[in-house]
Amino acid sequence: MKTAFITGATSGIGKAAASALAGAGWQVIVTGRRADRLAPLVEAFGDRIHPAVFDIRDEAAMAAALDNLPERFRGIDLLVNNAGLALGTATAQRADLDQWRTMIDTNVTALVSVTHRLLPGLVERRGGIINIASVAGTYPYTGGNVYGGTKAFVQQFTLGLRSDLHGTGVRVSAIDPGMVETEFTLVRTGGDQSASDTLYSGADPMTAGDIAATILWIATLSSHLNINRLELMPVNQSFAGFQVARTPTT
Ligand code: NDP
Ligand code: 8X3
Repeated sequence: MKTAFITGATSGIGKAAASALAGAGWQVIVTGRRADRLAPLVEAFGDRIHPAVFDIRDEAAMAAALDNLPERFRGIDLLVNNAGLALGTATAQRADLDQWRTMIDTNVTALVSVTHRLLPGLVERRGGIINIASVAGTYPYTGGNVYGGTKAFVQQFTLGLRSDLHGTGVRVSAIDPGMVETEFTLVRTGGDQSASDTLYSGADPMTAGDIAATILWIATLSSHLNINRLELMPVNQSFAGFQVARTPTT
């Protein structure tokens, strides 16, 4: 039985990915800060799920969780680096520096730490890594500043890992989703449910299940095939143009 380690499985994409993988017969280590949110996965899939509750920015807590894995969960075949967040939509000149730091600590520093820690085992087992980046790492938008920067890091780190892992058999992929209806916007807006509802209303956004199905598909492709990077959007989302600020002529 294959084992996956999914960061940020208390909601959204990570939770759906845990269900998809466990439903396909995988054992899954599910992580996040909210223990109560991991319990339904244990109820649904029993001993195929191992919950590990920690703040991914706390390196000691992350290391302890890994050191204390039950024996049968120790051989990890797939790392899904999913935990992440955007905070705020303010322009850079108005943004909150603490929010910037939290995004960098979570989306970049913690992702790198988990990956570094699991890499030796993944190489030993010829496993795989799926990094959840974002279209925000490719296409800039106003207020996306540091969030977009963290996701550009994830995209490029993925490609760098591909190079470094050349010849090891380890597969590494980045998924770049556009708009997915999860708790993402609720978190970004500091809990503004109506802002979140308004954003998704009528847009027919992607679902966490759409991305989970993509994760499962990538994870179960023939072992000679690597998806380097995959960008997905809802049909109703596309690109906006450049903006031009004009100097008054009078
Ligand atoms: P959710 O807010 O629904 O889920 C985010 C997950 O990340 C939660 O399980 C949360 O767990 C976890 N997480 C956040 N901070 C920490 C932390 N410090 N320690 C541990 N876990 C943490 O959002 P999504 O499912 O949408 O987001 C998942 C990933 O997808 C993110 O990386 C996001 O950037 C990316 N993404 C999302 C898109 C979208 O439109 N929704 C589009 C493109 C990419 P908990 O709070 O319990 O700790
Ligand atoms: C989330 C997608 O477009 O809201 O990564 O930044 S977007």
